[in-house]
Parts: sequence; C-alpha cells; structure tokens
Amino acid sequence: MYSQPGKTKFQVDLRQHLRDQNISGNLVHLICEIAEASKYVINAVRTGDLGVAGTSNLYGEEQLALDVLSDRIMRCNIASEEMEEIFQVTSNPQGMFSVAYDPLDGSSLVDVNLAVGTIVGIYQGNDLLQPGRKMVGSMYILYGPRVSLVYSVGKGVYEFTMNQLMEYTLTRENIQMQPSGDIYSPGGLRKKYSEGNEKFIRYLEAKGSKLRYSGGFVPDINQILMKGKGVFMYPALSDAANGKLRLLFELNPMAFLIEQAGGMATNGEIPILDILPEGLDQRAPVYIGCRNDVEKAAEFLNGMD
Ligand code: FDP
Repeated sequence: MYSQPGKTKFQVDLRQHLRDQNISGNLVHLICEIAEASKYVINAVRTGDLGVAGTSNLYGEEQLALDVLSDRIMRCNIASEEMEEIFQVTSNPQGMFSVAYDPLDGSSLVDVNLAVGTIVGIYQGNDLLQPGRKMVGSMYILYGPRVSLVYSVGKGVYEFTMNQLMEYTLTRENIQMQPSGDIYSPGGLRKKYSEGNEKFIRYLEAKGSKLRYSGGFVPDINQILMKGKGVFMYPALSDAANGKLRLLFELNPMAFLIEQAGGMATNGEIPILDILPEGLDQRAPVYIGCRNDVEKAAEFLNGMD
C-alpha cells in the first residue's frame, strides 16, 4: 500500500492509512474529525489570547481561555472533562462511539510557551465507565515545535506529523518501547512521596536515569514513547491518595498507546487499563513506560525491594 508510484511511505496521509487498517468507516471518520479539530486548536494555541476566561470546570479548576476555546472546537459530539454531559458520536446507530478527551492538557504551559496536547480515548457504545482495555482506540496530539498525532486502534502505534499544508502524514510505524530505559519523569512534590516511591527514585538515579520532566503529560509521554525508553510516574501523594492524573481523560488513552508499544502502565497494583472507573473524574496513581522499570516501581511500592 505504501509503494504507489510517486509516493514514499512518508507521504501516506492519515485518512488513507486508516482506511488500510481494516477498521469501521465510522471509526476512520471519527479519528479524522478529531485530527481536523486539532488544526483549529493549534491555530488557537499559536495565535490565541492568553487571558483567563473566568469560568471553572467540574473540578473547580480555573480554565484558561484557550481551554475553553479548544473544548468548543473539540466538543462537537465528544465527552470532555470540561463539560458535565457525556456527548456521543452518533453517526449511525450501528456505529456509535463515546469519546473521553482532554482538549488542552497542560494548558497553563501555554503561558510559558511550552508544549501542550490533546488526549483522546474512544469507546464503542455509549458507556464511558468501562475499563480502559475496552477502548477501540486512543490518540494524542502534541502541539510542539511540530504538531504530531500519535494513535492506536489496537494494531500498533503510529505517528503522523502535520506538514505545511496542515495535513497529517505518516512519520513512524509500529513504534516499540525497549524493556528498560534511562529517562524518568516524576510528577508531584517529592517530599509528599511514600517511602516506596522515594526508593524507586533513588533506584532510577543510581542506575543512571536522567530527569526529563516538562510538566506536560503529552510531551513527557511523547518523549518516552518516541525514544522508546523511560518511565513517567505521578504517584499517590501524602495529601492525594490517587495522585493527580485522571483515569478517563489522561491515563487510559496513554496506557493504551504504551501497552500497544510493548510498554506497561500500572497504578502500582493493577494495570491502568483494568481499573473499573466509578466516576468520570476518577484519578489514579500512575507508573507508565518501559516494562522493567514499571515492574520495578511496583516492587518498591509493595516493599519487595
Ligand atoms: P496541568 O496541571 O498543567 O494541566 O493533568 C494536568 C497536568 O498538567 C499534566 O499535563 C502534567 O503531567 C501534570 O498535570 C503536572 O502536574 P505537577 O505540576 O503537579 O507535576
């Protein structure tokens, strides 16, 4: 399919690639719609006003104007952490999807001109309160010096990069993680870490891992995934038993991608993708990245090391 005359594999566009994946036309359509929305989001990020909108989301967080704007752009048909209702895509009764998305994760970083992203999890049917393993696909879009879209529908992980015509073209296929790595991204205040977490950090430092933390979940995960090595953690803190990151809108989509790439994601006890969510706003501690590093984290947490 990539050998058509005049086309190198780097010129394969997202729609064409998706059509070759043997997935439903509705899912192709949905992913392409989200990709389309991201073009308006990056335009807003690049040119937008940085003022505060003065509204707050379900969790009492103040939204920046860009969050609101990005949410409006993505909202059509989709459920979001910025909104109370669950929206579903109902393109036809046989092909109904529910979508959980974070339109502009790490939006406070826009103020200091660091990378941000959109995170998306896609479920068949109208129920979002299912373990992440039930997702039919997930993706993120990273708004950095370049815009990239990384997705999986359970058939490997692919990266597309936006070209000068604002089209997404294939840049990496079947992305795979190494068994262990030498990068670590630790979220949260270290003085609030448990002893197990503290030991895990000391273990990573002793084995020569470098600290790489931007404070944006999408760029931090993207670095680990594209380099194929490293571990990101946002553990339970002494004053936040479930850490900070949200299961539906942040952790599940990333766990789906990382598992597809041969990595692992756990809350320290069970895989992130096996957690049964009780509410849309549920949070969980997370250790995600190279398999051996994530396993090691669980060992330290459970006092086995
Ligand atoms: P932000 O608060 O800037 O929106 O969940 C949001 C998030 O950023 C993630 O993108 C990021 O990984 C994490 O929070 C950073 O939290 P800390 O500042 O506590 O490390």
